[in-house]
Amino acid sequence: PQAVFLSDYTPPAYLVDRVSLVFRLDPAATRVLSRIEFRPNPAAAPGQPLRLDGEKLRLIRAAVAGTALEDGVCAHSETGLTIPADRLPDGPFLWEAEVEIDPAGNTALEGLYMSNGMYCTQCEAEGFRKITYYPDRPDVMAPFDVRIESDQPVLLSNGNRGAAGDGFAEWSDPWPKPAYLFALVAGDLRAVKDRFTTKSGREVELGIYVRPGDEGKCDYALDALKRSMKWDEDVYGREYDLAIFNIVAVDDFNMGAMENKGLNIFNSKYVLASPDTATDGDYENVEGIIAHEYFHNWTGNRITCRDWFQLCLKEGLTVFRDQQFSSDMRSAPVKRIGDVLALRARQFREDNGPLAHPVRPSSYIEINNFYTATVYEKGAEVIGMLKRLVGDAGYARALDLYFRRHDGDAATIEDWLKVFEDATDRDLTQFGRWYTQAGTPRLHVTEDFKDGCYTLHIKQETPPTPGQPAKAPQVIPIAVGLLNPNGDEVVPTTVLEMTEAEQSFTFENLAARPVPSILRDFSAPVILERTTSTEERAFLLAHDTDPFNKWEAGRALAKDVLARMVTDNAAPGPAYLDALERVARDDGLDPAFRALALRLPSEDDMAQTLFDAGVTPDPLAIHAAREKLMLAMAEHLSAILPDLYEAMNIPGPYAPDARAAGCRALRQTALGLLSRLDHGKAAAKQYRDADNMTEQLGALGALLTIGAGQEEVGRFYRQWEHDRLVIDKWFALQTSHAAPHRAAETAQALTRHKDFDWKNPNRFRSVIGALAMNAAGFHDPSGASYELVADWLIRLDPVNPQTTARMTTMFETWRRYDADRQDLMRDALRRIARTPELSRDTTEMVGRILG
Ligand code: BAL
Ligand code: ZN
Repeated sequence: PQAVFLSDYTPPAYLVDRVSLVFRLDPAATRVLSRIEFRPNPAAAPGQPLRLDGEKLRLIRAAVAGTALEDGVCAHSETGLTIPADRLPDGPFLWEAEVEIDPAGNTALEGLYMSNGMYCTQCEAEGFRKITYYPDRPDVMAPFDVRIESDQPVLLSNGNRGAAGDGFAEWSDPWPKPAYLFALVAGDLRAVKDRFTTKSGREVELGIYVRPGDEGKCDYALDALKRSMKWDEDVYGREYDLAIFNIVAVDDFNMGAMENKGLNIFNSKYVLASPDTATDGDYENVEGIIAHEYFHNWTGNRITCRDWFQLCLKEGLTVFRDQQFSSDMRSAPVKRIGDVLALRARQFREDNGPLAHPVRPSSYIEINNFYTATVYEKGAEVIGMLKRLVGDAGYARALDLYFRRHDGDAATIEDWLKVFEDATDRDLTQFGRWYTQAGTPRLHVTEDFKDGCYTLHIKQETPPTPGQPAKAPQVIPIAVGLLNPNGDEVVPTTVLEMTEAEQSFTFENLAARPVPSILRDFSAPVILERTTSTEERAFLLAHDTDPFNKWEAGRALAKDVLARMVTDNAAPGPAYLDALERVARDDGLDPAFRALALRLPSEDDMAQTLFDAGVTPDPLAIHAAREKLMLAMAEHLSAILPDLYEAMNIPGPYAPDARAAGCRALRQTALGLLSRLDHGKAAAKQYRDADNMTEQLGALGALLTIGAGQEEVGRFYRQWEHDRLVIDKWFALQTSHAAPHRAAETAQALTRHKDFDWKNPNRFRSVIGALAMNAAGFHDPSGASYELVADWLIRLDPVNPQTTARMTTMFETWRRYDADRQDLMRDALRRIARTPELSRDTTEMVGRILG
């Protein structure tokens, strides 16, 4: 397959003034009639042919300026057609075409496809070309008129409603948009409606469309939508711009959700929520993703990307905005810790391995492979650093200028940085390296103290990544505070701006050698390397005023303890257990924070930590050490666990707010530990009494962890057999909680279950993907899990290349492990690579992972 390069960008030869589409829907033979008004692009070289993307289309007829194109005029290929310049008028012209497509046969879930008898679309990044011939690139923007002809009861598209009648509906979207934001939905759906009045007094009709029976699970999503609309007005001054905003829940969906203009389409797991079927985590995801897709209306839709290399322009910014929103709706420190945990688990892992790439990549083979943690989450961190460097007021000025200057544009990262330069008078040339250099910078910190002066010596180093052997220094904002030995803060948070490879920063007039709290609030996506004693970590856990670093100190202690348990078979010492007890007993701390502080690092996190320290990680040894430490924690805290468990039981009906969810999280932590002492008695009781999914699933997880719960597994299935999202949890829990030596066998047995509908991405991930959550099981020395995953990826690839390619990342850390495991993983990857007619998506990913 051919790579596409950022450096090859050229402007489109033709622009589009208007698009009219007619859809005559039929499961296997949908007709799409298009009328597209083209005009030559004054910014492009004149006299060029017209290049139209198109894949898997049956062309019925086409005409230019009213003249039919007879066979042989266009150059056809599998990816589109080209109309020679001599067949095009000099000025504007009309393109007309009729094509036939097969939504029912479209299992890749890209373009127009069917899910449970309903028609729906997914066009980002390059799905529109599977609907009709079009210049399918984000820098071609146009208003769309759409007519849908079908006997389905609900017919939806982007924009505002037009005429509608028996068997048809028309929609018109006045805002010029790229084709990737096109959407169409048709089906037997039920709507839950509401209204929102914008700050300038315009009325917006809100609708969430779901399958019959799901109407009762939309309240939270609707509420989150209204809060998002208000928040974007209050915080960014952004108002909604159409008379309607619709959301549709779809069961078969590759991504989480999609921000199509005025018609967001969601994976149903991120819309539907009720106390008995959704966990606190689900509620939080619904809130965050509803906000994310809504915020795209300005950051992505009104201002879009010039080309797909600029994906982080809309995704990094929109993730940053949804993180801000969730911080405002919930607890900011808890949100920050959660975001950093996710960043380290996904993005640091990516940045450390063969798939490392810059936030703005410079080439790709399949763009779908670049919807990554680096583009999204590191992209958001880069914006967070920019905000920290220019300050809140500078950030607000820059964003106002961005919206003013680029509304209606397809913009670039250069445009984005320029508004910050213009609004804040800063030179951001060096800062721009965050977009072009891959890899996680490491900060080596040493210090000295003399005559009241405390100096931090910091060296930055970014390891080589594929295609980038050497790195230049980056601008790193390092938030630092200093504490007195008695625990008082003597220097409040100060942002050090590091620009050199090595730099020193001095604090003067200190009475005693301070204890530093470095990288507060995780002010940059870097790895901090500094030799720190157990006492100092315990001190920061007790006294740091920065909640992130307070948590980080406990985290570092846990990692030290676990690492010594793995490498030296050491017993967990009292320093860590006593520090944990103080946190567990501290009623002044937010329960959600306490739950996070009592949570041990994941097995995958420990594997990377050991690898970084020069130790080849043994997943089974890590698992065993983690289990042993949990037991030691349970025994150490045994006197307080029953009370803590009871104290966190909030009376009254379930409410999904952050405070209540935090109490449940701490209660769950206590239950997990208690179960190791009472053989699951409390968990079995909680399972019986639970009136919400958080507690029911939590109890089942606690039972499975200690090797019990088989009866509950059966009961759970019988209770929830009818609910596909809950049954996804049932599949995932069994795979992720299986004993390591039984993980592959458990997953394999589940793939034979009558409800294992492997063509549904959620269900596939709930069994095959969940093996990744069971690190010791995935890396069982027999290689059985590697084999199973490879078998299933080979089977899924011809059906759904996008989901297959995404899931190859389960193997991205293969070089961390011992020679035997490396051989087994390499064999599995090579077997996938050798599969005849492997998709371009999976070919690219496996090739990069093998290196
Ligand atoms: N644009 C793809 C889905 C999302 O990031 O919102
Ligand atoms: Zn997004």
